[in-house]
Amino acid sequence: MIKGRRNKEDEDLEGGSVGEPGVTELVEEALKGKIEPKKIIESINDAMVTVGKKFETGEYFVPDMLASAEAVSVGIDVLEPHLLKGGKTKEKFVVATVEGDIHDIGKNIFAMMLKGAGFDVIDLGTDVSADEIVKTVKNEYAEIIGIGLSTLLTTTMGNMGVVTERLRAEKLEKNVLVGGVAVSKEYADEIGAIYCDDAFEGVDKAKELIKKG
Ligand code: B12
Repeated sequence: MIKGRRNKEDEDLEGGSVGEPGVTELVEEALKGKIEPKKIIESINDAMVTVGKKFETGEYFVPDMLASAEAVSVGIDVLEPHLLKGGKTKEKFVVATVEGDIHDIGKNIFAMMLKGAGFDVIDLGTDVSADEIVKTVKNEYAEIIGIGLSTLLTTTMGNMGVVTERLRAEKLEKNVLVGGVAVSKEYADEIGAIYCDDAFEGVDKAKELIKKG
């Protein structure tokens, strides 16, 4: 992932490594070796932290981050059937990356796992305005059990608060789960949202919402 190689045919960012296992082969091998999907997602996170550090130090540029992100998406496709465990709930869950942010890998993992747990997921995508989120919640109010917001940028974290504020103002209160590297438990508490460290915790919390009714 760090080298941005989707499969063994790919070159790395410096032009070598052809023939060595890429993300597809490595994820397949991990699954065959009975490594838990949770562990694999943790290593995806670790790899992307390394990519982020390389970006911070000027070793990587945006196209390099993009190459790694593409490699991750391919890995997640391989992982997907193993994350979809099946379930019976039909409650709706709205997910979105907030306005100003186009990072979607974490949001997609969460959405995919929710679907796997049986939720009916309305994925609004990335760079989603508070207006659009509020409109969706208004239209589907009765069926919606929760909303999941993601952001990885400190500059857009405040847009999560804009969403919770707007929902309160319009009397459309629903449980809002928030996640992504930019977000902290303190901030979640401040805006009246539920903090999730990762997508697994998010799905557990979504299931708890059903139990609470
Ligand atoms: C890949 C990447 C990109 C790709 C994104 C591709 C894509 N399709 O997503 C591209 C190249 C487009 C990109 C662009 C930019 N990026 Co960028 N990017 C990253 C990188 C390297 C990895 C992110 C990632 O996918 N991680 C893996 C996933 C699985 O992790 P995750 O999203 O955190 O999700 C997990 C949990 O947090 C949780 N989760 C996430 N959301 C939610 C939501 C809910 C409800 C729940 C329950 C759980 C949950 O579940 C996931 C798994 O368990 C990070 C570095 C990092 N450490 O995060 C920088 C990083 C986020 N990017 C950064 C920056 C600065 C940018 C740019 C501004 C760069 C630029 N100058 O243009 C632009 C922003 C463009 C924009 N307007 O959004 C900074 C942000 C700094 C900050 N503090 O704000 C980082 C931290 C890099 C760095 N160290 O400087 N980026």
